[in-house]
Amino acid sequence: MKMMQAGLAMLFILALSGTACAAYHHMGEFDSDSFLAVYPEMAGTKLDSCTLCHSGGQYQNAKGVWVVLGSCQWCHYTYGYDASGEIDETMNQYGRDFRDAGRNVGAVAVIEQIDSDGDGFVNIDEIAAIRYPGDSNDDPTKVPAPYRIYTRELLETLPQHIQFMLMNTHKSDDFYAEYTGVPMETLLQNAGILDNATGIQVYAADGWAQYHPLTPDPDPLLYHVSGSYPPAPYYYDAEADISLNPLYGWCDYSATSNAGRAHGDAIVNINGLRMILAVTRDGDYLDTGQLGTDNKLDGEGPFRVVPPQKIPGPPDQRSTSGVQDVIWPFDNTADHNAGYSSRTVTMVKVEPLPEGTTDIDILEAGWDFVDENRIMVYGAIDPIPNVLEKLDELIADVRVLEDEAFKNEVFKLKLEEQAAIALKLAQKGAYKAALNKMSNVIMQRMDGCVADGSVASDDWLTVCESQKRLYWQVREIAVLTEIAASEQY
Ligand SMILES: [Ca+2]
Ligand SMILES: [Ca+2]
Ligand SMILES: [Ca+2]
Repeated sequence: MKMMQAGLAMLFILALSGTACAAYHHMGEFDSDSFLAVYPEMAGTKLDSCTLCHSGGQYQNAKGVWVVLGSCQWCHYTYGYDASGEIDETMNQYGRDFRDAGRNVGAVAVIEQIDSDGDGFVNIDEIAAIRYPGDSNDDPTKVPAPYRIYTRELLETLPQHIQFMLMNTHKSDDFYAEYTGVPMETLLQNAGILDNATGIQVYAADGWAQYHPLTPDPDPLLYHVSGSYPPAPYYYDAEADISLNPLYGWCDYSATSNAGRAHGDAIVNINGLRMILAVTRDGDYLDTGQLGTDNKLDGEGPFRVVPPQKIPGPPDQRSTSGVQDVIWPFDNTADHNAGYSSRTVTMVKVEPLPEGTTDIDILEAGWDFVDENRIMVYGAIDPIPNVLEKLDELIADVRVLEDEAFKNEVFKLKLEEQAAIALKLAQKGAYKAALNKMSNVIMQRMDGCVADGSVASDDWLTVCESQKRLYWQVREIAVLTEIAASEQY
């Protein structure tokens, strides 16, 4: 926890945005290589990211509100690319233990039997279960959070929003474009966002994460999800126009949606400017993102989170340009919204994670999702679609179990029957009753092996291997059902 002046934080971000944490295996970063040398099978999992060794954090903004940031933003915030901050502030205890043990391949093995985060599970057990060894809120008993997968086709069936807007960058070309997509607010409602949700963490395929609060925040770094952004006028100048001034122009006005507009015109968007999950730009699907040989992300598709400017202003000259005696020179305090616009987004995490749940494995929604034009929304959303699906799977799994796994075949039918009743109750919206059926009936008949290592006298299943497997399967469904049950009253 660290308090920091918002103004100071702004300086860091302005100086640093665009590179570094954007791809977590950035240049000069060898620590993740040490980890992967010891655990090659963890490549692409959620442990193969900044969050393994670095924690998120929070700071108090100018209005006294605590703002929570994910590990990448927090690293920018407290440490910075100029290394002026305290690196210790950005590390979790696993990261510190790794550093103290020598910060090399050997160190990874040396700290295996330590419980770095003090949650009762040693590091090696957490890593084997793909749980964070440096985060005490994550441990092997946690189940993956509720999730929904959207294909591009499905997104296109939701209410669409079209907006013409400025994308203002620090040091790249600025541009005006017309983005079309689904307002983030609409997408979250479709996923059944829970009442206690506070914000979203957006993940790109290269591991970059960006936090957005649900409601407007006075902090200039935070672009909100809900509601609209202020309307903006159109800023045009021949000096800025790259096509007319290829030497030191900085704004690309070439998109057809610029046609017929003049400097000073009001930009009119039906339903205003919003944070959208963009699917098209000027009528074409977004260029699919891919990692270049320098490990930098090229392209922005299939989906980009596009926040408009909070404080409308003109496109300003690149920070890196030597020609600043221009109509709109680089302005440190300008709203550079493009830097907060996540490209090639594959996951939207709705915070906070519900009780008993943990992060989805990044491996499940990584580059495959980019290739298949899919995105996953997970976290504080309605768990019931997952509950119904998993109960169906459970019933199917019980059906294919050999009779020998049960005390006698009657109990196989009984288990199938009880699971079917739980499914019916959940379908009817009787979540508490469904939960009761799972916890107090079904799990009681398959808990001996997990509790004591051997089959109990009242267990229906008599083979430990299948008993344990079904127990954890039912327990996962129970944890998810509990989320819906606790929302009901
Ligand atoms: Ca631990
Ligand atoms: Ca942990
Ligand atoms: Ca600019």
